Amino acid sequence: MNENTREKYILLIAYSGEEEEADASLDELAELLDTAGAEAVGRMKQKLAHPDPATYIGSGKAMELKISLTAREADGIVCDDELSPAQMKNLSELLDAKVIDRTMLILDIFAAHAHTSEGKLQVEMAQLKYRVSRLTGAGKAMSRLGGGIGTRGPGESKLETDRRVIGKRISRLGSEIKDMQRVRMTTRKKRMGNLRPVVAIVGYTNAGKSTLLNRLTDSEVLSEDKLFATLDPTTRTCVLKGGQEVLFTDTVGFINKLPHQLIDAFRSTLEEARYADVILHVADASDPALEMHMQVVYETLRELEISGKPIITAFNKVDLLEEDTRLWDDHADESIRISAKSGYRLEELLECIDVILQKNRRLVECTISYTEAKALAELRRYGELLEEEYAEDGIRIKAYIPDGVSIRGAVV
Ligand SMILES: Nc1nc2c(ncn2[C@@H]2O[C@H](COP(=O)(O)OP(=O)(O)OP(=O)(O)O)[C@@H](O)[C@H]2O)c(=O)[nH]1
Ligand SMILES: [Mg+2]
Repeated sequence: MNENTREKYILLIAYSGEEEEADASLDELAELLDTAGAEAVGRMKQKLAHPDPATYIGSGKAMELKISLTAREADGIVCDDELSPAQMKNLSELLDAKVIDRTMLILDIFAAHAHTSEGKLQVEMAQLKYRVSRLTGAGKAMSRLGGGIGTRGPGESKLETDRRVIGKRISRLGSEIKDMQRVRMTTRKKRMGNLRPVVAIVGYTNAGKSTLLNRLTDSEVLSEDKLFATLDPTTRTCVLKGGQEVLFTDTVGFINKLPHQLIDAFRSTLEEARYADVILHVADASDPALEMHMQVVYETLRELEISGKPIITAFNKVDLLEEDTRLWDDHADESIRISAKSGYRLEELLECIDVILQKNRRLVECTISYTEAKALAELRRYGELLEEEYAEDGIRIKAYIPDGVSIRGAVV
């Protein structure tokens, strides 16, 4: 986008904790704003035990903010927290400028980045849910300034229609998303029947998940130095040293204060991780906010009710670190330092995955009837065939297979 046409915003936060944390949160907000195609031209912080229920910040601070807006020729403000409808209305009237919050900004980025029809429906659903509670709260500043952040997606005209119509649209979207979910379930079942283990790559946005998937599976999923480059889950195959095929699924990244509307809407895509055999948690070890990011990842996994899976944490981007930095994740079964970009220690990562998968498989001894002999080929690809003996009643085998699956054609 042309620099001159980029919208300009002042970032705003009311915080009660440490100032450094507030600064880090605003740094991330500035990145989100940049990803959305606009620019941060200033920051304002206020330490408050609780945000003001009417105006988020105190009225004196709001006046100061109004002066700043004029001085910097800014289009509006972006607030680091989700504002209540009343706060949004009052602030936009007080400042006579556009008022955006973190949730709107993230929804806007998702709207711009959604490519598949399912992704688009999910984003529209989240946006409508957010907007339906704010039908009367947008204020004149919002309707006056057409275009820009907060107006992409379902479109402003829909805002003027009444709640009932939006409610109907939400339930229609809901059933369309359910239909797509059903298709995904069928694909997943087929995959499970295939005996191929699934590794779900999860992590904070921009940690390097897609870069890692590309490296491991020789593919070209979009990876960018942007937040939320990936929205739609992508699955690719990788062959381990022993010949076993493993599926890697790249998922949407997590972020601090991820809007709950989005978690709800993306629950079905994120659920890919729930059916995985191993969670591969990618963390950007070069980010100063590493600890907080890892915490957010575990909180989000909890919210999605994904638990009881073996976890490998890959501390990525170690090419940007001093050699002796200690990296460890207590939540994980294994921690490993890697660089997805340079390929550093990716062999070890695959070995680590292999070892964990071995633990999750069981030894079977059975006889496969000759009519189902093709199950043998599947076994060779997706499990590990240790012995085979051709007998009268069928093929006697001894093999390792992933937990929770059975062998087709097994007669004993
Ligand atoms: N220096 C360095 N940069 C890396 C490494 N891995 C990834 N990156 C960079 O980090 C940025 C983000 O990478 P992505 O793979 O898009 O990250 P992601 O986790 O898929 O991000 P989202 O899809 O946006 O959630 C890109 O600019 C990559 O080139 C690494 O090992 N070292
Ligand atoms: Mg990605």
